[in-house]
Amino acid sequence: MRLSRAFLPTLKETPAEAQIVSHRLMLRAGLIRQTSAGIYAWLPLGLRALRKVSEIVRQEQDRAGAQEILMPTIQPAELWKESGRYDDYGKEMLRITDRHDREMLYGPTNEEMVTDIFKSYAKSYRDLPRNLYHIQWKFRDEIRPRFGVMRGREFLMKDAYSFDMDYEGAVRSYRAMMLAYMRTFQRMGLRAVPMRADTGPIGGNLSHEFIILAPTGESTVFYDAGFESMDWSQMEFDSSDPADLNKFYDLVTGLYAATDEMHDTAAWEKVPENSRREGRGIEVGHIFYFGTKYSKAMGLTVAGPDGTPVVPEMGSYGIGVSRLLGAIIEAGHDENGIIWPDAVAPFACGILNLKPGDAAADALCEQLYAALPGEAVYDDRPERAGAKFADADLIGYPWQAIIGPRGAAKGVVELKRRATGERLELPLDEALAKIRETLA
Ligand code: P5A
Repeated sequence: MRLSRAFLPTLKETPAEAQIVSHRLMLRAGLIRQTSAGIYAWLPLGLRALRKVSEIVRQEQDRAGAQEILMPTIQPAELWKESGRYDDYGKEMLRITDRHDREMLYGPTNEEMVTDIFKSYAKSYRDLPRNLYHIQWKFRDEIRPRFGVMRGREFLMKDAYSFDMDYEGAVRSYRAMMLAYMRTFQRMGLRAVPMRADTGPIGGNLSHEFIILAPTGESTVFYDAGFESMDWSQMEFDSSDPADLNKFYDLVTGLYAATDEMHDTAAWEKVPENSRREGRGIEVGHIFYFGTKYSKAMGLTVAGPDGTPVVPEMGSYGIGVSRLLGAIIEAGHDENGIIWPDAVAPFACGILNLKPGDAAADALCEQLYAALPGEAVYDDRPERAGAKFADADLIGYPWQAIIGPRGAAKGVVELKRRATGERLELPLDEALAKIRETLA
């Protein structure tokens, strides 16, 4: 991407409507553009980051044995009448009438639809266990959409749905998803604490929210101080062995943590008083075990090994994919702009030509640009250096390759690491090797 021809608009002014830093930076760096309250268009930089986040989510769902499908955004009201949620969901659901006066809705979640699809094919115990997921836009007509993509009305969610023969199977599926979530957030450079949570309109009696501790978070949370000293980056959450699964599960849920609604339980009493912490957090994921709530209501049964009908046990598992962009920026920024983790940065490197028109500088920039296909933005604009530095810091490329006439004459690139501010003067091939080390 050559900046002189790219659509990568940045704003100098801080937009007045944005109250939290991630929202301000997403607008200023040109990631998103609001089109209605709580509804956003994704601009090139934002879309690239959103895709990288989605891809990590996808890889970890696949690794955990879930299979990707894609269900539509528009659903028929009948499905929700079958489950009994059509009236319960209230004003948050965007209801639509088509030209034949049929009641439709823009899906806020897909428990009903996936149960209905699965029901058409699953006949016997051999068809279970299964876990189906999709990454699809949802609509919830939130009363107070705010903080940009954090609480949008239209937002991107990964939602997975598990079907098991019995309670033990459902718990295994739940634990496998929990570990997949730990890996997913870890790969994005986030520390997400699993906290016991209320199940709300999804229902059921076992549920965890995944919380990124942040002062700007919307959820009030209670947790054992032990969570603060755990070294998440060193933990390995990868196993398909059920024994390991239970061990890992005990590890991640070993310390007590809960959302506002749930902390007032006997377990909180067990946390020593000097270890009790109250804080705020961003909910980036939420998992539920709800048994036969939907399978029963919607008539899903399969034949067990002896032929008797069995109503499958279900769970659902959500990740706020678009919200994650906000959470990642809340967790990684400074006064100059975004500091992306390598794994989700929209581009790995910004190449800053300090003197376009200088033959040596132009040639070195072109060489570096050609060597990083798809991962570099080349700032070839006839702008002053200060403006280029400011934009590069704002957009937050993990690497900046700064090239001016003096260095270029010696074949040297000044490499700046955005996260640490560290600067290195390196010959082109060594600079390239450094950048490539951090590419996924
Ligand atoms: C689980 C998957 C569900 O909907 N059904 C399918 C279950 N859970 S949830 O907690 O209601 O949502 C899952 C995650 O979606 C994100 N999220 C939002 N993101 C942005 N704007 C919103 N208005 C919004 N609402 C929910 C959260 O990350 C949540 O954990």
